[in-house]
Amino acid sequence: MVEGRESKWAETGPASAPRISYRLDAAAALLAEPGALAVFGFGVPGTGSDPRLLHVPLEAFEAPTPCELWQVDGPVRHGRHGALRWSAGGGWLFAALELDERDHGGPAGAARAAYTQLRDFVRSRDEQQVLRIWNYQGAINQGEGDAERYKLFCDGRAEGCGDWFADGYPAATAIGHHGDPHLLQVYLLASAHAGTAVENPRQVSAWRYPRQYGRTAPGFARAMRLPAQDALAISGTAAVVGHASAHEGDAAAQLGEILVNLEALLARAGMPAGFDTHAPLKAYVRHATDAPRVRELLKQRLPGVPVLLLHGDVCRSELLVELDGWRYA
Ligand code: 3EB
Repeated sequence: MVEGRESKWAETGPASAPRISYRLDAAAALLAEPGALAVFGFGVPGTGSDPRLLHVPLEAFEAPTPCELWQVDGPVRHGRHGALRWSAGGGWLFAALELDERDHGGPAGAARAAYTQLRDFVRSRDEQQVLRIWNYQGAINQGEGDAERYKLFCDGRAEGCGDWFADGYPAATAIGHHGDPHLLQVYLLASAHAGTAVENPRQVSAWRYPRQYGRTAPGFARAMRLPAQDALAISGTAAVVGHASAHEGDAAAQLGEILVNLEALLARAGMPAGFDTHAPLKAYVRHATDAPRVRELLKQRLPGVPVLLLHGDVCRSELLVELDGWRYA
């Protein structure tokens, strides 16, 4: 028999998924809302010491730029554990870590340290099931071949994880930021209950990518059905078909391919087709000059859907745009 707070979810899982929204309110006001688990600012570094507030070093193409709010049912506790900050409530856990690569011998060492620290912390918690991870790395495409910084990140991530995800990978995003090039930022959502990983029938699973993409295949699932069953967390989705990059040099065509990938993923997950006004997405755009076209196409193809456009580099240098986000049942 499970004791304590887990017992009330033992049969059904947590009551409902975190509610994710983009809001134009000030971060401090959002942190004061009931059940505020995390608040994200984009671009400009902000102030404030609340561990639930994280500044993502990606510039938004929208002005004014909204914050992202994660809300759960019930009271939220928060704290710090070394360099790591966390919050928890309603059966959900948020944890975030920012490391300076120079303190860890470079990109691989920083990824190894980040994942080791996150793993050890999460394993000390009730909420041990990691569902979704975001990784933002500086200068992600710098370096050639196996020495490209993203590939070193993949090496270090796998080392730091050890057997953490032996039972299955969480959904994830890995994007290059244009802030302090030495900054590695990693944050995650975990639960007391396991989710259900979903793969994309149009794409080779990332952990089975062939050798040409690096020594260490990236460990992530294409999406994660949350244990509450009412939401799908969608990993960074690019114009990858099979394992190959499609439509090299053409952001608009890549976006079209991404939307086909997303529909295939929704169908495989048993979610309703399409996106709606409750499903916040992010579009990461490599070249600022592509942003107006991407915005226009998204307006046509996903009318009314909240999409935050961010300036970020996809982890393969030929890929110009990537989408991630949420779908609620
Ligand atoms: C791809 O499909 C694009 O390394 O965690 C997407 C999502 C990508 C997550 C990761 C990488 C990652 O391979 C790249």
